[in-house]
Amino acid sequence: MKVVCSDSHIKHFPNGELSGGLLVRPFECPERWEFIVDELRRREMSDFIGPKPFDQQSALAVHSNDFVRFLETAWSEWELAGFEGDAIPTVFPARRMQQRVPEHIDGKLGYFAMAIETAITKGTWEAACSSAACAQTAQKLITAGEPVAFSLCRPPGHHAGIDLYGGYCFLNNAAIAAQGFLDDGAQRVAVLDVDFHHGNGTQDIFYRRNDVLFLSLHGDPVHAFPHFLGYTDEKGADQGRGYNFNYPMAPGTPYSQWYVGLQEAFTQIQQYKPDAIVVSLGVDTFKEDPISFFKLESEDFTHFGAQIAKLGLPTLFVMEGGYAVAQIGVNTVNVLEGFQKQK
Ligand code: Q9C
Ligand code: ZN
Repeated sequence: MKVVCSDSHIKHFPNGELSGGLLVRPFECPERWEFIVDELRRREMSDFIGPKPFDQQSALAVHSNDFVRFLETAWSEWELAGFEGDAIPTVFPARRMQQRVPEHIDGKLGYFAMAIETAITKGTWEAACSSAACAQTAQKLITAGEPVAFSLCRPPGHHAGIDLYGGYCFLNNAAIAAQGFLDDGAQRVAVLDVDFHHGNGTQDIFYRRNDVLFLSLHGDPVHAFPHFLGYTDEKGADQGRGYNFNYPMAPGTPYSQWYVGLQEAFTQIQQYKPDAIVVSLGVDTFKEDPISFFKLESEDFTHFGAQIAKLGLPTLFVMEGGYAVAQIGVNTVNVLEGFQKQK
């Protein structure tokens, strides 16, 4: 299988993440990428490719221009303000306050953030662009006839909305790839998000559109991040009404139960008849994930990969979350191997 990845991911590694009132080592760490690459090498099933240069135009088709400019300049504005630590927002345009972009970087950070565990550092923009470039390059390979590809994106993307970052995400890699398929001639694309967390960013981007079907299986936002989106009554709006499906699930959900949601999502995908599918692949559904509450076993990931293959669609796997670092390689590559062996 073709795997698109870049060393530049290493440029993004903040000093800390605010978790439980402590500044801890970020769960979203560079070793995640390394464990996946090591496991891909070990199983000798991949053909590694570097990304083509990032095409910013396609990012601007899913993100607002002021948001992209903000991400690009946030670190230099932070330094210019004389701050020394990583850039973290402290104030937000909450209810009944003005929804305007202020001039000071403190205000801008709060305006564009949807969560504050995600710090911006000197190399964040470069890493985010290279991550999105991996998704774009993999999409182009599939458009050119490759049946399947894996873009090993880091940082991840599915929490990044039209003009929002957070949840470890800056640019929405899966959405950029889905848009790329459409720009290259596809009529309809499905994005299936199986990360433990709701793909609020991807939902936001395509909520009013019917050319992208979005489906997400995730921890019930009543209990799980991102808390403020991912409920079943979010069905899409305007032209997009009926093209958004959420499957929130309870703490302790095992694969047998998760699979019921997957089957429902598959029914929708088959009805929609997409030209390609983008799988937002998070493996934080694993039973030992330190920040999540599903109970999937390593073997379940293999079974899941085979089910995706049975859809018979051109398939782009885009890496999202997964924080049980020592097992992230096995779990991720199990999905890809399950897919490959089913073919
Ligand atoms: N106490 C992705 O998996 N913090 N992002 C959760 C739990 C944020 C996850 C706090 C989790 C973001 C791509
Ligand atoms: Zn996640």
